[in-house]
Amino acid sequence: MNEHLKQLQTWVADQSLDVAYISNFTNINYFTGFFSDPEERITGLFVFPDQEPLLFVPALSIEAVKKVGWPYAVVGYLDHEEPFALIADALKQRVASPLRWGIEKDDLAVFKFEAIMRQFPQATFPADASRFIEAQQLIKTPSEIAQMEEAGRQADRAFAAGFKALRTGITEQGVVAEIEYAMMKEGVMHMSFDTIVQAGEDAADPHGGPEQVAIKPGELVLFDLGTDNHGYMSDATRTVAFGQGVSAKAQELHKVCLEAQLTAQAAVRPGMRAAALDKIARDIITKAGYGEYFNHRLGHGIGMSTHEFPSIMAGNDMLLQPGMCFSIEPGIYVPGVAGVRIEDCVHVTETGCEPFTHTPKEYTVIA
Ligand SMILES: [Mn+2]
Repeated sequence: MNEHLKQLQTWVADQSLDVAYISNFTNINYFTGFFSDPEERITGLFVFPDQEPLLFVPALSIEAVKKVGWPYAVVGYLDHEEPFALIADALKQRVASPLRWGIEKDDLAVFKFEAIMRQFPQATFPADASRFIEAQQLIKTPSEIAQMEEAGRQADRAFAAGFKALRTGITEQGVVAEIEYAMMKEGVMHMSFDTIVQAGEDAADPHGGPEQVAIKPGELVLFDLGTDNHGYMSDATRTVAFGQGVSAKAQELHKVCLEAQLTAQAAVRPGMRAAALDKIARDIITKAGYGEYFNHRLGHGIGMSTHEFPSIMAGNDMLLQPGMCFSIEPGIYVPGVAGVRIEDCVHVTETGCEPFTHTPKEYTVIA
């Protein structure tokens, strides 16, 4: 049994549960190596304290489950069948009366919860698997870090494709298309999120997206992108100048943001509080007079999802530990002027941290 699944089974036993139902498809991948977004269909991993786990999937996925080498039972259902009746049958073959359930309270939809209640009216739900899994996923194993390093190398190549695509007349969305085309051609199956390319004042909206507008010489261009490497994500941001003529003000934003990013990345140590790292970057930006324009946390955890724990922000007293993976992404967004964000995701080591992406962060002019 793989380490992740073994830890989950230990938790099920420690919590004196009869069964844990893992419903989130990203987490099912984490425990089984089988990835599938079932959309409206039902997928579930059922873990018992002292028996082999059971994977329940739509019948059309059974071959895919076998192909990834899942060594335990897999039960499928056809579209016209009632999945929770079949789940109940399969569970009752293993546990006469599963009363104490662990469920993912962050994920389990109400209709699935109600279906369990119909099958098992005596069930209780004393344990939240979401909290256990998020704690478990905080620390990545060396093999997970190796997967994320590969995702980082892909992101570096995506930046190269994006910078190469910059030319007079191309739109933000046109650059996105060039980046994603290059990545798909080299075998990346998915980006980890919709690629963001924003130029000039557009980049001052950190939650905006690319538009069908031409990028003009003299604008800063923000690229925020990442890839999904077999379930492990990359996420990185660079802001570069397109041609000459970037205003002194916009260049200053880049200088301040870069100093904040480099200083914070160099300051990472195991044992440091997450909040302290946020403060290091924020103090630099505040001292330069742009504190109010840095309107989000410094970073977020990353792994099989692009946003997980730890949150690098004020108020988070969590101590950084080797194996934690998170972004360091200060941003300064001045409406009407420009937006700058510079981001590397890193993993904490015994002595500091190592970034997953290596594209230069210094102010760069793409002619
Ligand atoms: Mn990010």
